[in-house]
Amino acid sequence: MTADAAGPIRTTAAELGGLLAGLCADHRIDLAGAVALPCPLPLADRYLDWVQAGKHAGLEYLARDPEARLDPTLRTPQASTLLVFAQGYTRGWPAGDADPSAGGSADEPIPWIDRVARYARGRDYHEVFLGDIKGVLAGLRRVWPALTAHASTDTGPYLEREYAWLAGLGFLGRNTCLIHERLGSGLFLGVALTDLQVDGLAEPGEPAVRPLYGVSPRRAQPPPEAYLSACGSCTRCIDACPTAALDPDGGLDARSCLSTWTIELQGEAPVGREAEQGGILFGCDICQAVCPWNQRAFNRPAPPVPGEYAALPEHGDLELEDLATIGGEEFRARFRRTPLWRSHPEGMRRNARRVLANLAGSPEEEDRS
Ligand code: B12
Ligand code: SF4
Ligand code: SF4
Repeated sequence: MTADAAGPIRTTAAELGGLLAGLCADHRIDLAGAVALPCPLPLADRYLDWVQAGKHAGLEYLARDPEARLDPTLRTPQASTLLVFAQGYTRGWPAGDADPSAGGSADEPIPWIDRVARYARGRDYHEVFLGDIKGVLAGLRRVWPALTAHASTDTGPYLEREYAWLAGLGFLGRNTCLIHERLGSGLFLGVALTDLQVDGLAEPGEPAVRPLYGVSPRRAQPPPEAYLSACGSCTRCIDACPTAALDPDGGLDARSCLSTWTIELQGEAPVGREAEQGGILFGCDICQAVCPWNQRAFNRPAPPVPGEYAALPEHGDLELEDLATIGGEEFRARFRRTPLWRSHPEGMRRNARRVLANLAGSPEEEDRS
């Protein structure tokens, strides 16, 4: 980020919100907000304790340089505002969803892609959503040519969910997800680190009550002050998690999460826990599928999500059995530009073999060759 010789770009929350409204609508972004930097993160201890307890499951990038992760201005002193965006990839989950949430059954075969988490059935959001965020930033640069902004989704050193809460995009659920009361949690999050100076944002460390732009409003009666969680006494996600990865006191142990086992992990999942994967092939949506906020979102009219996130038609050419033996070349040709790429061919073969064994009811007989 370079300093602007003409001095900082100053704007107001109202002006920025007006610009974002037009640009986000053009670029299929559902929610946008902003956080003034530097910003003390009220939930920083959750992150620090999580890493300290080893709950990051050996994903070392999450433990690296925690100070910089908690304060982006340490690496980029000129940064003064973090823009935060959300883009829908599904509008909630129907109750009784026959996807991975059902765990799979040998009697009722379903297409393998239905065993993949919703976010990963179509094109990769690291391309689609990032492209849309960059489109919004290009629009802002037409107004402020000297604007410096660095966009990322998922891969940057930011606690994206906490920033999204601080920017007023939604609340944080016991499943640890960012939930919007009307859109649910089927939302990707992304940020842009900028040198904008915005008057009228919430005080650093205080959550905004609502975003600067939203395709759908938050609660009809906004809370008097932004709240952290609207779960109430519900514990459905904790009760439904097949691996007990969610802590009743808040937080997720990534060592036990099926999303880690099926996407991030190289090698085998914990020995003796094979059956807990059920019929899940890649990623896991169970703790979101059971959430009442998502079931309500499913039944509520809302603009469609980008078509790129629908299951790709070419996925229909394959069967689960093909994935159990898929070679590196074919894996590359089919999945290079999809989220499934992250599992590597070895991981996909491992996952498919495990599902087949679980459906047959004999995980211990799984062939690991
Ligand atoms: C590492 C990671 C994972 C790991 C660990 C997940 C985890 N909960 O930490 C694994 C592989 C398990 C994973 C799984 C999934 N992930 Co992920 N993941 C990330 C990543 C890269 C970092 C998360 C992180 O920093 N974790 C550290 C912990 C401490 O932070 P946290 O979970 O965000 O929790 C914060 C708050 O939520 C809060 N908090 C935590 N627990 C609780 C509980 C309560 C009651 C309250 C009030 C607050 C609270 O405090 C924390 C500190 O700020 C982010 C992208 C990013 N850069 O942020 C994506 C991200 C969180 N993942 C995302 C998605 C979509 C998923 C999956 C749904 C994918 C799937 N279907 O399989 C699952 C969901 C599992 C789940 N319930 O979290 C989205 C979430 C979008 C959303 N609406 O929330 C993100 C933001 C990616 C993106 N850019 O869109 N993921
Ligand atoms: S994603 Fe699945 S395994 Fe992970 S916490 Fe949620 S329900 Fe449990
Ligand atoms: S299922 Fe219940 S406890 Fe879990 S996130 Fe949704 S409302 Fe909160």
